Amino acid sequence: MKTIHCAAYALLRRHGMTTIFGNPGSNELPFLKNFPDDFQYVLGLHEGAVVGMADGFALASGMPAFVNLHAAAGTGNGMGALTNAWYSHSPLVITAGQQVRPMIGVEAMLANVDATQLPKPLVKWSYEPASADDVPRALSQAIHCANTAPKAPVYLSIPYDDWDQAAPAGVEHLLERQVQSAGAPDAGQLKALVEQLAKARNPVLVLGPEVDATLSNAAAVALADKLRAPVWIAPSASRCPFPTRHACFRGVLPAAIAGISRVLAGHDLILVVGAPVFRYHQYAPGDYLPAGARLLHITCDPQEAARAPMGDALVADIKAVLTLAAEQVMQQSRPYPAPLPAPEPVQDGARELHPHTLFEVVDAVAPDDAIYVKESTSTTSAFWQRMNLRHPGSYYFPAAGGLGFGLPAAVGVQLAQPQRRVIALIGDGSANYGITALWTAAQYRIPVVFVILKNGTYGALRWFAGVLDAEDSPGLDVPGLDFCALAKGYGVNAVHADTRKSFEAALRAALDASGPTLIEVPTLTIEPH
Ligand code: TZD
Ligand code: CA
Repeated sequence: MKTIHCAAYALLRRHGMTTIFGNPGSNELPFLKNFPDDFQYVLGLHEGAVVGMADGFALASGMPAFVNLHAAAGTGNGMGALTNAWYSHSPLVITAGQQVRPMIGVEAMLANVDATQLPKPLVKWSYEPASADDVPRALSQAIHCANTAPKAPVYLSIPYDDWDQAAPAGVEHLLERQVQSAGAPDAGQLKALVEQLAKARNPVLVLGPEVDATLSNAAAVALADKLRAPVWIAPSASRCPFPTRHACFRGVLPAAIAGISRVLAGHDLILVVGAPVFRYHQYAPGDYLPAGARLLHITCDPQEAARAPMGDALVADIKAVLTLAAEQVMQQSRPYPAPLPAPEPVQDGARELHPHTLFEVVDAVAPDDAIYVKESTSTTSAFWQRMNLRHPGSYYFPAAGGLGFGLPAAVGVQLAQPQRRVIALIGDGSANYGITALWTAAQYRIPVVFVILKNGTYGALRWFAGVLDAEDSPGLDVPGLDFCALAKGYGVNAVHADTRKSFEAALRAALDASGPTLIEVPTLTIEPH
């Protein structure tokens, strides 16, 4: 380890971070030169796509992902995608090249002025090492910081004249460091929780994305089976923490204060695990809790615990709490919740599929363990009704609703999970924010199946326009887009399918292919709820 360049790559290698998502500029070239053979550079053509791919990769691998952006302009382009990474607790180690140290002060071209300020408030830590000697330690801090609960993106700005400097003495200690968390509840806390669950007359579980992120899905099922309690997914779901065909599964809670209290009315104990309390969206004021209900919140995020407007919180390791509670709580004898009603039959258009039909075909044709990356905002409830998701890590949706996640994240998820098939279900509005990820999928032969639901409009905004009495707003339609032509332009095979039969055939062919395919499907506009 003669140079800081060598030390940085050794450190990344030691943490298994040998995939680098990036888009380079001159400030970054001294870092990228002598690129080691055991590393892979995944080029994205726009930084929104770069951060989206890295986000998908981090979420689906459970590991920190390394990102290299070009100074201020590159960082700025990545910021929209960072909103999602922040709310999904995604451990992204984002680096950006800085001008050489002697030219930052004069604000030479590409000097990232006030670099550490730029990515805030969407990073947990932002830093520019005060000397070249501090670069390896700062990189080590960035990795540990991003990857320690609550996980989150971090940002490092690194002057490009640092890379060729000699590595400082003692740098080898960094390669041996481990940082662990130990957040199991103590005996008293666990006893209190188990007692409350046991004595509740009508408890309900509300599970969030961190249950899936910590692979606690089976523990959640064990607890639900013991309690025979209904299970809701926390509002604004970005992952699927619970099997959608389990007898306890109810669906996703509405994202409104009054709506949640209405749906949970009658429960005396609401146990929320691995989600904020709550991630509301549309404003429907009312009581935060149904009458007579108590709320207990288990989270790994102290900020989430602190900002909740109601209930008691325990900041703890989610897997430990769920596993211990499932072990210790008494088996209840009450019946399982009543079966959910079958979804209503739907009618397709002559040359347009109803989204329910589309999801039904996908559910029937795709492998059991397919992974869905979804960004079609008007079809949320249709998706949850129709899809049988049974494995951990089967569903990703932008955690802050920032569009431009779906298409790139699908590429990152597929890179992280090569043995599973990734199907991206993307709206014709959403697709445009991250469209350049098609190029990465084509060039690296990443076999994602991109299904574009083309209804010609920002469907969810049409619904919102009704809610907000703003139906005459301009800018809500997106006619005239040809996604087959766009896909071909980026090097991805594409096919248009406008009947159930042709869609099914196209999907089967896409799943058999070794490279990516885009299927453009005209769809009817439906309401998200
Ligand atoms: N810009 C960004 C970056 N994120 C956003 N969430 C929006 C704009 C606003 N927005 C929504 O919240 S939903 C939506 C927009 C533009 C419509 C998405 O249209 P779609 O899906 O075609 O992808 P549906 O199924 O037609 O709603
Ligand atoms: Ca649309």
